[in-house]
Amino acid sequence: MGSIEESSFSELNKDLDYDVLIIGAGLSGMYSLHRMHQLGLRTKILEAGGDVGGTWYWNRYPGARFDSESYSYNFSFSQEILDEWNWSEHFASQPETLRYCEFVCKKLDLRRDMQFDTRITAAYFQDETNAWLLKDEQGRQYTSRFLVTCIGILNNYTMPNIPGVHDYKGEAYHTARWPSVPVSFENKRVAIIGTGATGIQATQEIVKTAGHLTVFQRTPNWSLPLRNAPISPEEMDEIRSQYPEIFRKCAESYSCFMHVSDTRNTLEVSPEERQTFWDDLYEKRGFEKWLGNFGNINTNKEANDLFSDFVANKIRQRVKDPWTAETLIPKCHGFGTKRVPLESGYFEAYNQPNVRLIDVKSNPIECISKKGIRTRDEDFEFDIIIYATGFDAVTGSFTAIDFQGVGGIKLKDRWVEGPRTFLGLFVEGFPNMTMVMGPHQMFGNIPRSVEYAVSWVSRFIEYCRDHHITFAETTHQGVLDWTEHVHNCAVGLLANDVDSWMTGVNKNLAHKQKRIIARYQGPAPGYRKLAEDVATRNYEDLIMK
Ligand code: N01
Repeated sequence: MGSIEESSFSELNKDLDYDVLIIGAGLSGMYSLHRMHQLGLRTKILEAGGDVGGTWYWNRYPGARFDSESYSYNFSFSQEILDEWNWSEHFASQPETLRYCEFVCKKLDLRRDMQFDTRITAAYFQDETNAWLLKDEQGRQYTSRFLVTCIGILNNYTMPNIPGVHDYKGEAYHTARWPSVPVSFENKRVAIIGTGATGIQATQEIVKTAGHLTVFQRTPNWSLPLRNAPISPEEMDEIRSQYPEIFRKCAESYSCFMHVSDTRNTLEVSPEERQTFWDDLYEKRGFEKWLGNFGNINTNKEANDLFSDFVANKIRQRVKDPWTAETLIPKCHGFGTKRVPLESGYFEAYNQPNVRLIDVKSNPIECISKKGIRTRDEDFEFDIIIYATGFDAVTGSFTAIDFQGVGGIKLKDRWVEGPRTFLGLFVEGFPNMTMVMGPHQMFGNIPRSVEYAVSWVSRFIEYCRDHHITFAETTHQGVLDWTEHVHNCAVGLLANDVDSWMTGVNKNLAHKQKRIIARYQGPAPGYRKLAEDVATRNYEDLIMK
């Protein structure tokens, strides 16, 4: 039996299909659904994919795995799940992570309220009823009081804007839509376009079996060793006993990782001490090399140049052919100004005789032909072409759906000059809609940010339930102030001077050539403090009725 609050809230929503609709069954959607179940609300997840997992459902390309430590990436809210789930590697592979998602779903009995193969194409706020109306690809409709978007920041994948992409007659795959049946590279001539985190992971795996692999690189990346290793049962027990400490560290750190930056100024440390520090750091696991580094490599160009030079020398030591080594070293952006990919033998892959790097800056791709790829200097034939060409990130997940708010205002029009939000959770003119991992939110180590955002949204919906609130919207001033704050937090970070998905640029899309401030770049504890203040003030910053 539900409480008085639940039953009277549902009574207010009795003409609607649901109290809360959630779009997306990734980590955000799964945890949101669990919290809505705890609130006793009538809830449904609508998910485009055929099963749970979100990112981990779609991105099943060879070599896909965590770049965050497995045990800092999992949910922390359920002791039972923490007690029962064992990770087999420090950085889990995609199949293991997908199994984890399935395990969580079963444990929390989530599937009963999940509807798969349901791609939402439109979400319209209904002014007359203060409710949301969602439409899917098949024309079905769903109504609810609240809408929680859990659509991810890297979801809407993009094909390269190269002529002839659809003319190619061989096998072709985008990494974000990899088939669930195995793809064999045995004796095949394989091409991969793209050298971001995905292209790097795929390259180092595919090279193990491909007949020949050609990597088409437009921009090289500052990649560092992942240093993955198996986790023995004894080690897992040890990790389990450290979970409270791990989550405490993540909660206190700048971007929700286990790593804490060194507060010394790079330029005030002697060259010898710096070299020793960086040599030690290079041997460490995961993002420690980036996030445990001197903090001012992210803000000071001279400091950044020094560490970039250090990494460049590592690449030179690892890649035998000097032209290939130089081509793999970024020249136009500094270390960590784009999301740093982590690798396991990526650079050594180029020492294999069956691997070739093509620099498309000096030898541009002219077209994809029926049989392969034509560059200015050469015509290539391939059996398989892999597109690791990235995503229409952050706002792209939103523009893929026709969101319309009060009076039919379109979200894409509201964000034409870049996102404008309140706490990254609300948009002006879009009442009763909250975004988990919306723009202007803290991303960092995603599940840690997801857990906080879902917890905030759930407490907010609980408040609305208990106070019979059927309309909640951010104010114009709230959006102005938050957007200004987010922009102020971004000042001085070198990453904002570089084109990447993190600054909202996607060179394959004509409308996404201009940099924006897409994410919250202040410290995560600071973000949480401001969001908590709003909750403590009983959400009086919002218009509620
Ligand atoms: O995408 P990207 P990604 N012609 O945008 C190139 C997360 N992730 O899928 O840089 C030629 O980074 C493009 O070149 P350029 C992680 O947050 C997480 O690799 O635009 N090349 C670039 O090299 C990551 O940052 C994990 O010049 C073209 C590449 O394609 C994010 O996902 C694992 C091109 C795209 O790189 C996105 O990574 C993997 C064209 N027309 C990813 N168009 C884990 O930790 C694009 N490119 C689990």
